[in-house]
Amino acid sequence: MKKLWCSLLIVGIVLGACSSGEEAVPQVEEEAVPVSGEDSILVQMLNSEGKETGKATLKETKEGVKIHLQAEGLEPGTKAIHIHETGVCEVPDFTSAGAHFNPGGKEHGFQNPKGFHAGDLPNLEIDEDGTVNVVITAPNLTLKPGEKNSLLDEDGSALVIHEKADDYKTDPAGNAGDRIVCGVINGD
Ligand SMILES: [Cu+2]
Ligand SMILES: [Zn+2]
Repeated sequence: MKKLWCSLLIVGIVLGACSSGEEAVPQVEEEAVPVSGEDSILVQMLNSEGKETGKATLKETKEGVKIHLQAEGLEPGTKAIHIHETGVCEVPDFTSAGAHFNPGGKEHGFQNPKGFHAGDLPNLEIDEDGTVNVVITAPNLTLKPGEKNSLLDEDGSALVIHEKADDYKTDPAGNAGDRIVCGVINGD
């Protein structure tokens, strides 16, 4: 019996070592400490009528890209947010932003064995008063032009909020429903 436990322990260690080589998952920070500095990028968030409903500030840090999102006038509840592949936000449906940012050719979702897209982000919690103020740190993204997971590629990218929560597993978009808010990330 001792031998069995011993071999299980070894298997566990080996599996743990392998999975630690996977890409780090973006996380919501406990506190929304604003990001700033001259190298930060300002993103204007538009609703489906083309009106500004918030802003996001993005900054490259040693932990990854920090995304500070502040928005208002949203329906309370849990909503998906992703980086989409094209930096074009045409009202009202924002299909112009294309699919999820996916330079690695993965499937959608943190719980998908073939996942996840580089543009997948953890769900937002919109407060009762329709606001959100959150910092997401994405260790798998960069703002450095020319790198594989750079948000500042030729056509830029877009930060998109959806009407529903991301289920973290349904390919290609997490069953998150319509796109309700969109912001162009292009470094201008
Ligand atoms: Cu999306
Ligand atoms: Zn995705």
